[in-house]
Amino acid sequence: MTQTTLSLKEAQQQAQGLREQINDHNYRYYVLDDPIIADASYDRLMQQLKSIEADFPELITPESPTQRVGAAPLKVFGQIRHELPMLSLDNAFNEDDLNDFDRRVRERLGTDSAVEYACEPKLDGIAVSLLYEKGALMRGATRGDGTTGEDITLNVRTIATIPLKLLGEGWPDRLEVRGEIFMPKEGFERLNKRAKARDEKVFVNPRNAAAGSLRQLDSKITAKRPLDIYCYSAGVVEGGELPDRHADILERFKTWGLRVNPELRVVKGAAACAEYFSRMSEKREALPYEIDGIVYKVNRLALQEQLGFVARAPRWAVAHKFPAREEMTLLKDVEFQVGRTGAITPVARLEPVFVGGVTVSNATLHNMDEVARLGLKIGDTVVIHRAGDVIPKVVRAIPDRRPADARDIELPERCPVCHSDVERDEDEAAARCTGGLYCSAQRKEAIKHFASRKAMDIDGLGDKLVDQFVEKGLVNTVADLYKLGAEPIASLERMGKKSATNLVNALKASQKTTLARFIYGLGIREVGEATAQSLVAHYRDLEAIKSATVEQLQEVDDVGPVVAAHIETFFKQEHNLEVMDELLKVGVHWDEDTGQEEGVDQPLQGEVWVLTGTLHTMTRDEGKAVLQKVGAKVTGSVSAKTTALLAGEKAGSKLTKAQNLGVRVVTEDEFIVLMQQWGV
Ligand code: 9MJ
Repeated sequence: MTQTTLSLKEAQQQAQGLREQINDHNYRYYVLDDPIIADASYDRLMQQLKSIEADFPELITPESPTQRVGAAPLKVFGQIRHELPMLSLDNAFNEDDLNDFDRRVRERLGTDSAVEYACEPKLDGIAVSLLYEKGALMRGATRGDGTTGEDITLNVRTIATIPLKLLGEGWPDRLEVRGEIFMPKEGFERLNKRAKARDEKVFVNPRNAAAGSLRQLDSKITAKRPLDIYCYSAGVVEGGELPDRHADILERFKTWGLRVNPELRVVKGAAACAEYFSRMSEKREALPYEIDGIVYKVNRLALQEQLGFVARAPRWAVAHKFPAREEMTLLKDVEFQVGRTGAITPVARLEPVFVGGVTVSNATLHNMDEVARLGLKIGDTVVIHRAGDVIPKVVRAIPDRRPADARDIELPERCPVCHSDVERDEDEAAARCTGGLYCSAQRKEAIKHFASRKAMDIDGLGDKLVDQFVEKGLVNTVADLYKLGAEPIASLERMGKKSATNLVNALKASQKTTLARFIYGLGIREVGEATAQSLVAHYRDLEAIKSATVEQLQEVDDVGPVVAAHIETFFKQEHNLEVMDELLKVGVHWDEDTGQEEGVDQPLQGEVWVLTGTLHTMTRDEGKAVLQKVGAKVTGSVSAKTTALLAGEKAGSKLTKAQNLGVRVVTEDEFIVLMQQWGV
């Protein structure tokens, strides 16, 4: 923690301000179930207060929010005083904090050797205490403020996975089991879907849904909610004994029918904890429940006792939080971007904010329906969500923080780039610029799409370069790309002779292509990679596709009336035909008989393959490209038509289906051998 330069008086004022804010947020979170700040912002307020109190211990009061675990329990439930306080955990926000924790543990224990830690996912749910007497569930309570919680016995008894009577034998006469009640992601989605259909209030996240469900005064409602529990420690133990290591206690719990998180691992030392953390970060999205970090606990109970507690948390455990996935920031402006097909997309310009591990300054708002659904105005404080690799999303605005001069967001009547009229179809969410290829934004996007990896795969032709080509008038259509010499390219920003020559070579290399890549690269509305392949599989040559009628086109796999109409319209437009002719003239070519790349054998001609699971030596896209090159059609789902399934690690339902249907299953190792045989 950094040394403060505050005077005592300043520190007192700041601490007071922070306490008022935190108390207010606690009330909103715990009592009203209606938080107005992101969890991470709350954590930061708490950290600031803790830091001031660490520098000025004389300012700590028993009422300070740092001195208790949560907010006051609701009055309507009976109150239960915990026989042993239910502590919360201190937080670590990065690897340095984790190393500091480990160092403090070792210093206190007076050891240089690596300490044994139990690592477990930190569930984002409601901490509860379950009291078993002679194996029978007698009482369930929330943690409340750590000293006093709410009596939720009736509600807890409705949760199917909580045993009313412990199984097996050997349990202590009195045993308090502690754990986290949570709502699995799938149940949460289902619950919200139902609430939406009935026009009822939806829950913001699974944690709130779990809290709301557990707080029902009518336990019949709780009984209908998909709640579950993972148990993670013992409280009171009388008339019996438990093992002397945390992980062994949890193993014992399992034999008594108590649910324990299957991800628990025992490791040695901080580096192994960090490794577990990074492994679980990757696994997080795939878990069926929400977690917000990892808890490391000193495994041996004797050492836990030696380490003891500080005010509200044990010294033997720490919660290592994942970077927050939700943060608040300011919506500074909304601009409108024009896409390849003219679709006009509102884009939020944000005060940069660190969320989900990256700094976010823009987020797509998709379309005006979405803007209306969110009820956004420029000047609003908004919550940004970014999970995993998913693009950041504006999830809601905070009405309480709306300034008086907040402005409405209006769809422009003219294209912001070419000033053509903007159209909005009745049945379509998107608004479109009517400028077509007259609009330089649409031209730029069309060229970027043509050059992209899954289309002509022109190495080194990045977005910035395309922008310059169009702005300088060097390239008007995709065919112009192939007429560029190295010299004009070399004169552009951030380009030199060498990179210009490389680009010219890459352009040349891209001329040898497949018909499917070519069709996809044309950027016909709603014709993605798979549709382009289906068209080629059906017609085999460009002339046949060009002259197909809407009715005929619908005979092709995954082509419906809308896509067929887009295809026909595209091939009816004179300038599109001209560009295609030009492309062929400047040297773009493929094998006329097969539509595939020339000079490549096609041993898998007529076969249908599916890929699933994780591959280690290549990405799934690379595997797919290999299969297409040798003539196979690659589809997304296994059926009786499937020739073979390439199954990587952790293949799931597709593998089962293939096995049931007797479809050939190829492992990654076998695939590598096959690739050598195919000469790719
Ligand atoms: C959660 N929330 O998953 C603890 N927790 O241990 C786990 N919480 C905890 N352990 C002692 N896995 C106090 C809180």
